[in-house]
Amino acid sequence: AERTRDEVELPPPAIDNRLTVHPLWPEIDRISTEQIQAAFEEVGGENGWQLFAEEGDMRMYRREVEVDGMVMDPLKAMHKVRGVSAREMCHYFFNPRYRYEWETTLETMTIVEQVSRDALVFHQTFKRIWPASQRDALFWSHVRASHANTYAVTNHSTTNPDYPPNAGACIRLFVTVCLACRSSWPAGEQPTRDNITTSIAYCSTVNPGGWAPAGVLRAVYKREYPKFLKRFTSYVVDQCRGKPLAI
Ligand code: 18C
Repeated sequence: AERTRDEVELPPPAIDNRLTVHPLWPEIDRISTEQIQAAFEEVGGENGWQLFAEEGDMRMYRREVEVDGMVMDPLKAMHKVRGVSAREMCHYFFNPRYRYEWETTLETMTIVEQVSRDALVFHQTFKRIWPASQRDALFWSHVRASHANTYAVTNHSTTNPDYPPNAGACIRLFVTVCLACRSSWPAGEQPTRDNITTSIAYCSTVNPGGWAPAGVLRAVYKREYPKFLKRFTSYVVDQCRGKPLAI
């Protein structure tokens, strides 16, 4: 049967062989496994997570962390989305074809290396926030199937001699992000757009890489993370409308 472009590009259900022979593989495998496990851990008040945004099924928590006066607050967000699968959510988050359509902090995006179907290396520059210097990031991105009905994308900073840090006007920031998604539907039924629900856990830690005023940074954080998660999830729901469900 002829497959559509979308089906060919959906996250593969097993790790691509080209990735497992790449020099980055041991790091990608280790960090992805750790991040996916941490993503689904509960946020008990004991571990210092404080709720800072809540809207419908979305909850966002942060921990205040400063290292040498630089804000590196880890973020953890939970959300529930109806009518789309975990695999579809991760497809739209991973695939660069859609990124400018939902990512509002982006100025430029370059694919530095196409490792495999399920791993890419990106260079991105972000919109400048006054009065701080503009930031850029260089990171690998890996999508994988995990536990039952679970897919996840992990992004983590890396290096490349062709993209040295702090060479131009940008300060290099460091990022570890994981979007982990798990689908469920009523027992004994087949999954459909009408009965599927996907639980999302999004974790992010951004090291600004150089001085940025703490007040401005926390204000940006508070505004941009809820905006991102609401925009991204509704973007995926819109994109999937009328298309066959991909489990
Ligand atoms: O995960 C997300 N996107 C992925 C695909 O792009 C990928 C990206 C990770 C980079 C996140 C860092 C973004 C920094 C942006 C700074 C400029 C913002 C400008 C906004 C103005 C319109 O994983 C979704 C990411 C959602 C990002 C939310 C913003 C997080 C802010 C964290 C602080 C950043 C410190 C930068 C220093 C700024 C100086 C005040």
